[in-house]
Amino acid sequence: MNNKTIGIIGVGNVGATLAFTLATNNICSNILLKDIRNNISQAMALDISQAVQGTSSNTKVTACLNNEDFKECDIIVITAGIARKPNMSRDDLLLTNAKIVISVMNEISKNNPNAIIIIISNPLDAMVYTALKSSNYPANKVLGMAGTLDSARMSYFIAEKLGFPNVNIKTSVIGGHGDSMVPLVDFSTIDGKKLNEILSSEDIVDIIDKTKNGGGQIVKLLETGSAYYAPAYSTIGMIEAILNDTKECFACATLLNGEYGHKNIVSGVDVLLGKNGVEKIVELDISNFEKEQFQKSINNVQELVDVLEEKIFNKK
Ligand code: 2OP
Repeated sequence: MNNKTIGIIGVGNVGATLAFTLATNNICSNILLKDIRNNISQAMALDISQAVQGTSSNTKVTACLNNEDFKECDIIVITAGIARKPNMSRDDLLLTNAKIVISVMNEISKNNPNAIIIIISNPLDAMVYTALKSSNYPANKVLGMAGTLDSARMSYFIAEKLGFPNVNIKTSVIGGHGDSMVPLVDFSTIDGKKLNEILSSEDIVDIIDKTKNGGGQIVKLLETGSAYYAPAYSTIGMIEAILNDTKECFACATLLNGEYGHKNIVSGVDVLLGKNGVEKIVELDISNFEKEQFQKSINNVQELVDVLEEKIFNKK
């Protein structure tokens, strides 16, 4: 057992699924659950603990009803905030969720000074920016889960297009977690072959479109919320890389420091994850077309950040 503690703020579908998967797979020693609804965090702690009882896991799951008990976390996953409903974009959640993220960062900072923060709340890139701007955590310790989810969706739609054969699909999606995300066709492969060696350009365009709309498709079907199994599971790989200091490469939202020509803006890029969080940003040699797409994605996030600066951080 690694004697690590993972805190989860927001124990809705994503938070509870994440806690359940971490706990029943013995990925950490302790899980602290905190939600604005104390009854939910208590119920989920009990329910998941009773599931753990049936496994060989020793993970302890505790509901924290105050800020003092939510302490000494090695990793904190923030899912707090409202989820979008049909016909809403992730951007529509901006001001409401920014205020929630700021409040959460203020609550956790004092008792979790060494934590690595993984943001899931939307609009993702702007929420990572908000968490950074409203706390003293270093940029390498505040990251967002999105690219791993979007890459998983791209992989699914490639497999669907091929009829779900037994092949090894690798995908990469950079840029913001929204309609302007940039699925990297040239950095995606099927059994080591480039997509365009196996799929027609029409199929590739269709896969890109489905990837961009993957979240919205589930929101439309659910009507009352957004996806949670794939977001939760996409976070697990990031957590394991950090806990085990593997330096594995994941597409995550992080503050850029000159990569692709951009600074002081959050976007999804390939990063190596380890015990320090973002150990290194991996800048890919993307095509001019992909650079243009990435720029559009950066512009979209910048527009949201400008609204945050004006309406929340009052910097104008
Ligand atoms: C998604 O894409 C919730 O943003 C998340 O499903």
